[in-house]
Parts: sequence; C-alpha cells; structure tokens
Amino acid sequence: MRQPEPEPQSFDRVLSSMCTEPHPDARAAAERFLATNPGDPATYEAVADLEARAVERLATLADHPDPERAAGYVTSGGTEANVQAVRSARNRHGGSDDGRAGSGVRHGGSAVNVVAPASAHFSFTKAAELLGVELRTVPLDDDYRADADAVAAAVDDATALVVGVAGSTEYGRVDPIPELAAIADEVEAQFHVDAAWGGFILPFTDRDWSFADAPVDTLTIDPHKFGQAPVPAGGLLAREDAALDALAVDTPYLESRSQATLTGTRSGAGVAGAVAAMDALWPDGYREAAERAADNADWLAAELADRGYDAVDPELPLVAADVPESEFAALRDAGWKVSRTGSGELRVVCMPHVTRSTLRAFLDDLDGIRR
Ligand code: 0PR
Repeated sequence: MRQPEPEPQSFDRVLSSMCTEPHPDARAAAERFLATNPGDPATYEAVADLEARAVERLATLADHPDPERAAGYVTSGGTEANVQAVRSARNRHGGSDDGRAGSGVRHGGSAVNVVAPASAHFSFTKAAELLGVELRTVPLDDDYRADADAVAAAVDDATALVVGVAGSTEYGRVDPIPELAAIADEVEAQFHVDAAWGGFILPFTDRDWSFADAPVDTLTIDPHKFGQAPVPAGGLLAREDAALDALAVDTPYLESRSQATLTGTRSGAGVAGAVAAMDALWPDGYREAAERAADNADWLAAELADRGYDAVDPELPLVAADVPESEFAALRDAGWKVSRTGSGELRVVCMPHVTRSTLRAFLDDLDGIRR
C-alpha cells in the first residue's frame, strides 16, 4: 500500500532555526545539479566551475583582499568548515607555510591546542575530539563576547589556532576580531573566524574589521544559513592556498590529483544552489534581508522588554529573553518552534522567513498564555 507523502516542516512558526526558505532560483539550480559530484571535478566539470564561482562570490561577500585568488570550497555545513579549519591549523602548526604537517599533533610532548571563546559552536568540540587537539575555552565578557584578555592569557607556543565568532549561535554576538587576530599573530597561530551564520549579515553592519584588514586566515560562512541556499551548503574560505594545501590528500585513481575536502562525494546541489542564491541576492537582496531582520529583532526585543522580560539587546538579529519555563512550554505546545540558550533564555533567530506579522502572531499567543 502506498504511504501518504510526508510534508516537510513549514517555516510559518519556525523561530529558532538557522535554516530558511531557499531562494526559488537556488531551489531550481540545486535540482538541476542533484546528480553531480564536485568531489570529482575532472568528471563533473560544470559543477567544478560553479564551485570556483561560489568561492569567489563568498570571498567578495567576506571582503577577502583578492576574491579571484581566494581559496576555499563549499562544505556540507559550518561543522565541516570548522573541523577543517582546526585540521588545517593543526597540520600547519610548527611546519612550513606551504602546508603539510609540521610537528603535527604534538608540541614538545604536549597536545597542540585551539583557543576559543565559550560561545564557540559545539562543532569545535567535535573537531578537538577527532583531531586530538586540546580545546581551551575561555570565558566571555559581560556582553557575551570573547574576552580578549582571557584569550591572551590562554594562548602559548602550542596554540595552533585562535577562534573568533562573528555571530554567535546563542546571542548573535560578534567577538573583537582585530584584537583576537593580533593575539593569534603574536604566538604565530592561525586565526579562524566562525561567521557561519553572521557571514551574510556582516557586510551590512558597521564593523571595524574585514577579511581584508584583520589578518584572518580562515573563515566559515554558510550559504545554507542566512545565504538562503538549500541545505547542504556551508563555506570554508582561506586567505591563501596554504591553508587548503595543508588539508590535501593524494587521490591516486582520480583524474584530479588531490582532495582537500573532508567528505569525498559531495552535493552538486549544494554548490549550484549556493551560486544561484548569491547571484540572485548579492548585494541588494541580502542587504534588504539583513536590514529587515535587524528591524524585526530590535522590535521584538523592545516588545518583550515592554512586557517585563529581560531581553538581551540584539547585535546581529537574534533575540534572547528570559521567558519562564511554563510559558516556553506553552509556546512549544502552540506549535512555535523555539529553543533556549544554555542558560535557559528563549531564542528567536530573525531569519528571512520570520516576518513582522509572524512575530505579532507569536506575541499575541504569548500574551494569551500570560493572561
Ligand atoms: N557555527 C555557528 C556559529 C553556528 O551557529 C552553527 C550552527 C555552526 C557553526 C554549525 O553549522 P552546521 O549546523 O551547518 O554544521 N548553528 C545552529 C545550531 O547549532 C545550527 C542549526 C541550524 C540548528 C538549523 C537548528 C536548525 O534548525 O543551533
């Protein structure tokens, strides 16, 4: 007997996901390239060309000093990009600048370390476990950003990588990137910025740094989050080829000679979808989405504060507020897909599909629950 077709989750009440409705052009492009594999560029040449375009577009967005020469690739998501950034730094630590393992995992008998703020995504925990490096997490300042003094105190000669977050998962905070870059530079560590979510919003904010002027070595920036591309499409960008060279393994029976990606067969749909989304939306579409999201986040935070909730002032468009457990549970029961921070605040991620009228309906339900 035929089973009824399952329906995907509608985005109507999804308030704390970092995924969103893909742009229609991106959906169509993804479908066209469904059966291609950018992991074998000598066979699937068109998608390999598209991937080069994706990297150039991402590098332009991220203000890379020379987008045409940026290194990088379309990953399966932010997790893979972060794991690979750690792996590249580990392999380069103590070695020559042109890649391949220097002193490798060990440094004078102790494990190589990665220094990251407590706000770093849990993908860094996975990376540390997989790669046998020590993850040193340092406390945040009072406003949920990396505390640069604490980072400076945590680094040493065995530090292969310093991580900064530009758009943290829980509070949407941007770390003091230039300060962290300088600390990494002092101990000759690589510097990685995790802009998996924030990367498509940052160009439209006033910030005091960019890939071009802060010495950022690698950057995570995910089309499948605020880039409005279909899943799976993450992004790893590098200032120079050496970061990717440090990841390359030989591929004896493929026409292409080496592979720097973590996965072998990859989604051509992800690559094509990412390019189509960026072609359609960069820069005006992304600017509009970022500005609308920022307005919505400010509005929602103010509305929640008016109702007496302690709301964290949004930096990037993510609102956190201390809504009591019982009200949170009632909102979930009413079908709102909301989640909580580690310390229990309700989180609303103002993604492009989250409109003002959705937020009004959400507040109406909240008001009903409070009565
Ligand atoms: N870096 C940052 C700053 C992130 O926020 C995330 C994911 C990642 C890296 C990892 O990215 P991938 O999930 O693409 O590997 N942040 C969200 C989170 O963990 C991911 C998410 C997305 C969760 C959609 C739920 C959801 O519906 O909360």
